[in-house]
Amino acid sequence: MFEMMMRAVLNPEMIELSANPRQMGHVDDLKTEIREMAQVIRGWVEDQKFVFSMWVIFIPSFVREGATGSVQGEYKSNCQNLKTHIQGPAEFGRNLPYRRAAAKLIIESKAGHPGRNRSMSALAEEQSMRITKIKAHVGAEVTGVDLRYPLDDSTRQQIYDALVENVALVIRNQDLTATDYRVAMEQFGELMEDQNRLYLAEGEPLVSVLSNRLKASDGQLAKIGANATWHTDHTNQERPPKFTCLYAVELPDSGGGTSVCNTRAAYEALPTEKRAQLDGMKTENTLISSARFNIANPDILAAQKASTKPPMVHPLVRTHPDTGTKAIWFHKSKTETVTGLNAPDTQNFLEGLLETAIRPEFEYLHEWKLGDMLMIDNRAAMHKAGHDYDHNQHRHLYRILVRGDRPV
Ligand SMILES: O=C(O)CCC(=O)C(=O)O
Ligand SMILES: [Fe+2]
Repeated sequence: MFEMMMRAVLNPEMIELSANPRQMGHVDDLKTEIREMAQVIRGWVEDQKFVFSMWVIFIPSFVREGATGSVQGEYKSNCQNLKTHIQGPAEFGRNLPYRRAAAKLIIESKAGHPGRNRSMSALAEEQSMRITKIKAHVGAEVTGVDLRYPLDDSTRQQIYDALVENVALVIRNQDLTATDYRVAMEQFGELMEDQNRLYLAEGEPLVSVLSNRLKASDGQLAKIGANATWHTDHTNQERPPKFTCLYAVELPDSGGGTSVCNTRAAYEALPTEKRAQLDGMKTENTLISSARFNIANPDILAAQKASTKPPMVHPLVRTHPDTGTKAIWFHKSKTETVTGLNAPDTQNFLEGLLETAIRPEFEYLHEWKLGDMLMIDNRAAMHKAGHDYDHNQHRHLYRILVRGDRPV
């Protein structure tokens, strides 16, 4: 029912072992897990003539349902090669806010092995997730969750709901490989490929690399400045990503934050007539607007010129499928036209709209710390990359896109 990760630290007197159950289940599941844990320990200590006993006392709040009192058991074993095996799974353990239950394991030598007594305390720890709002209109922070392990349904739902409500969600203290990250994000929906196939994490084609060191195929630095204005992702596709997820791999000392704007709040704050005007507008989306050909990344320009696809038409104001609320939604660089305007006028119109609609109180600037994972609900948000950092330093993020529905 829930996994236990074990960490054992060996010292001459005490072996400490911590267990990290992912999902709290019924007390019977817990008993089973403890039994399995004891079996692992038995494996570590087999062959030497030790007896070990384990007392497990659960703090009642530890198990969400049905937990009262304590579980006790006694396990006997022969012991061998204690050290090697205990050092094996020693990876787990960061300082996350856990609720704890304690188990104590006492290993006593049988007659003939004087002086080899050990006591081992086992900590079974529940991850207790905490979600805290960052600003009234935008942003929330999640602590106490480790995305290397599967989320139970309730935790996943809480994360999803907080993301929809707050538009940007920062999940702190992660330690993810590209694979861990991809597996974690698959819990939030079908992942989609980045349409730029040039910059991908090794062996993980659904994880793309954002880095200020990337080169375009002409050998010049790829124009990362393109993300430095307000936009949402992949609007030229029929089903653009509902979530853009970013994870920091390497960061400059300062600057280079990612800003997220709640464009639902921005829309709602507009005067009625302005909202009515925008409501009827459509955007025609391509890889890059013809108004920007002269400043485009050469690979994107070449792809656009080679493309025979008609522009993808989307509403300028979209309705969130879960909440029914409306939000401003576009990618200026990818918008060839909005209804009734030519390409250059479209650029000016959208620039003007950003200036009117986006207000500081709707914006959250995420100042990256290593370990941060940022999720953006693109159905009610736009975002931009910070450019304000020392470009001799490496800014490297992994990006994952979770597919959305066709905007309506
Ligand atoms: O680099 C960033 O902070 C954000 C980049 C971006 O716009 C994106 O990944 O979609
Ligand atoms: Fe983006």
